[in-house]
This record gives sequence, structure tokens and C-alpha cells, in this order.
Amino acid sequence: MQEIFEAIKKSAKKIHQAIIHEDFGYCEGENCSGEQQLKLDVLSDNIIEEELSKINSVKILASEEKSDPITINENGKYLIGYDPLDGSSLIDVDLSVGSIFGIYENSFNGKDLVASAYIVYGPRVELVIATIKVERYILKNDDFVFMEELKLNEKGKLNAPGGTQKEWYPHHKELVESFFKEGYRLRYSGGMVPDLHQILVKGGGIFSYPGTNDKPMGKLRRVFEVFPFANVYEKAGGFAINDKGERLLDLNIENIHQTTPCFFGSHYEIKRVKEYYSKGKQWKKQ
Ligand code: P6P
Repeated sequence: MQEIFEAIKKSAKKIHQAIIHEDFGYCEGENCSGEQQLKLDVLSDNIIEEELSKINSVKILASEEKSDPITINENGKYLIGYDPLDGSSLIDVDLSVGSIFGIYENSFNGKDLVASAYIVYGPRVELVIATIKVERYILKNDDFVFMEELKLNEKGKLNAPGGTQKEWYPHHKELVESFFKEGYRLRYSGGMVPDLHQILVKGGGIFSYPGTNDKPMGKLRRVFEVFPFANVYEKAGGFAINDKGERLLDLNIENIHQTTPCFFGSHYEIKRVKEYYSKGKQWKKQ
């Protein structure tokens, strides 16, 4: 699996250069989630596919930017689901973006995820790898240098509430407000990678992208975004659940682009989510 992480590092350096030097324009096409594609989305996807395709142990690649998975090597061991440039529309306003990788065996179901990683392209370029633990690296003089192991405390201070607020269910609105009443700080950029990275590095808090009236199954994709970060948060001592209180990594997929409501955080905050969502059954609009 080390050769996969080396390929991710090579991709990160090339994508970072592309972000700085390449065209920010939009392509004609849309991706399969109906989102307009930036030329950088397609370029980043091509960079990652080229690097990962060189590895014999890679069996299948599934990209958020492509409608279907592609088979690389029938005899390979790993299936890799990735979001090549998550939050790419934030590049226009010079905010941080990221790449997300889930490494699976046998299937793209949550239980088959064996490792995950993400890259943050911000003022610095950082790489986080979650295997049995969560390790943080920083790009220095063309090398990724180990910084620290990341761990979540029992409770944090940051609240990252995603989704369109006017479409939130009443119990979700009550939940989010309950954290602010306790003095939590709002930390939400609209980029999943920097928003979750911030909570992790600062030691705790809650990130939520719930089901809403307009998007009952949420927005974030299970294979490319949710399962990889659920693994990171659990290996850092945190929790990752859906709107039914189920562990995200216990979920299966029916299609490669399937989404799910998702909550990532420290123990105290996730316990609160379960309290409000168990009450919410009566509140949710039928
Ligand atoms: P909203 C970016 O488009 C993304 O997929 C994630 O990176 C981010 O968490 C989410 O969408 C933001 O969505 O609806 O809050 O703008």
C-alpha cells in the first residue's frame, strides 16, 4: 500500500503546481453529480489516474469526476475511490481545496475501506494518511515531512454546519443552535477537506452535512468523500455517523455516486447529534 501513498504524494505535487499555474476556466461538461467541471477538475483527475494506474496492486479506480469505475488490473488487490479536487469552485476566491482518497478491498462498501488519505492545498500543502493511526505531513522542499499524529479530544469548540439553512429540518436547526448557545465557534468555508482538517488539527468539534428538505440524502458522496473521512475521524478517536445514528463505515452502496447525510466529530458532539436526531423522528416533515 506504500506505493499508493507515494503515488498520492506525486499527484499532490503536480496538482498543486496546476492550481498555481493553470487556467481556472470551466469545461463544457458537467460531472455525474450535475456540477459544472473546472478544467482543473479534469486535469487533477487525469494526474491521479495516471499515477495510480502505474501500480500493479490497483485493481479498480473510481473518480467522482467520472460516471463509472475503470478497471486497471484484474489481478490487483485495491479499489481506490477518490475526489480529485474537492471544493474546486473555491479556487476562484483563493480558498483552500483538497483531494480525497479511499482505499478499499473487495468492494466500495464502508466495511471494505482499509485506509484513506487527503491532501489540503492551502497556504501550505499538507497530506494526512489514516491507516491504524492518523499521520500529518507537510510539503517542504519537494518532500512530504512527518509533522505529528492527529487525535481528537472528547469535546471541541468548532462547529461546521453544512447545507442550505432554510432547508434544514427543525431538529437539525435546534442541534446546530445548541452548539452556538454553548459558545462553539462557526468554522465553515464550504470546502469539506479544509473544514474537516481544521476540526481535526484543532482537536475537536462537529462537522455536519445533513439530509435537508431539498436533499434528503445529503450532498456528500459515500465512496469518494464520506467513507474516507469517517475512517480518518474514527482512527483519530472520533465518531462518524449518519442521520439514523448508524456508523458511516457500516453503510453499503447501491451506486458509486450515492450520498448520505453525515456527521463527523468528537464524542461529546456526536452524542448530542444522536439526542436531537432521535427526537427528530417526530419533527421530520413526512
Ligand atoms: P454547500 C464542495 O462542493 C462540497 O462537495 C464539499 O467540499 C463541501 O463540504 C460541500 O460541497 C459544501 O456544500 O451546500 O454547503 O455549499
